Amino acid sequence: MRTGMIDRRKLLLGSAALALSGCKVFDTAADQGSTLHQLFASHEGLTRPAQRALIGDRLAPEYTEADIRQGMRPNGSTDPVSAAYRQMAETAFRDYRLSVTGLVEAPVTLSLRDLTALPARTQITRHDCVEGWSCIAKWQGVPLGTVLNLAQPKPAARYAVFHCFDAIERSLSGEVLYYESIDLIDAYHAQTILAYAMNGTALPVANGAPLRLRVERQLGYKMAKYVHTIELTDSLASLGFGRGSYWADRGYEWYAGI
Ligand SMILES: Nc1nc2c(c(=O)[nH]1)N[C@H]1C(S)=C(S)[C@@H](COP(=O)(O)O)O[C@H]1N2
Ligand SMILES: [Mo]
Repeated sequence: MRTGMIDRRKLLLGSAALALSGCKVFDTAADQGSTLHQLFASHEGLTRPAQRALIGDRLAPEYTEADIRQGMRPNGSTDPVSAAYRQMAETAFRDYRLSVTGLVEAPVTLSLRDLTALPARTQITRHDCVEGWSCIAKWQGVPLGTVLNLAQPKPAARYAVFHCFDAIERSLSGEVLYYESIDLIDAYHAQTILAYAMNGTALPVANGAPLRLRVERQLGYKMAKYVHTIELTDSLASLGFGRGSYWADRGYEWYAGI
């Protein structure tokens, strides 16, 4: 059972050891020298509005095919065990449906075919895990804003909550299914997509098939894999322990800006 992630800030020593060993398959936190990154790393107490003021509408850096130097290292859940999920996976996700619910005028249900028929966006970006490793990969999917617009968010909607198929913990009261959320500013950011393909092939199960979030200006744990429902809400109070995300409820930041 997985009980917690390692914080990358505590892992710098390990990263250095990895670099020394000559194993440079994955980038390490120590490679991440951008001024903004260092600024945020040194100002963990910065409030989200303050980070927003610094970031504005900034796009995360995008890379070229030549920068894809490794596969996308799977992390967290890599093989959901729920019977419903397994059955879908065995039939190439033909029966998969994404539901968009909550504070919307017109709840929608979309198959993979529906999703891939919508205008796609492709981006080559760097995934930074809080544990201290990074991967550059190519993601293809549909902008989240496009999908939300189909459901017509009500004016009161403030957050998009992602409900996932996988449980990475079993508690006394049962399984805890992975959940995440972002605000609608990030939801409508140009690089926020629901990805169904990675590095030119259908999204592998280990990386969140059939559909996972990419929210490129935040850390890896925000990028919910195995998403089945997106719920628009005006509050995060009734989700989990009220901090808006599986890992936020376990001590990490809800707004994990990088
Ligand atoms: N549903 C779900 N989403 C998840 C996780 C998970 O365990 N379950 N792990 C998160 C973490 S910590 C990271 S770093 C990335 C890993 O994505 P990858 O497996 O494609 O590398 O997924 C994030 N999204
Ligand atoms: Mo992560």
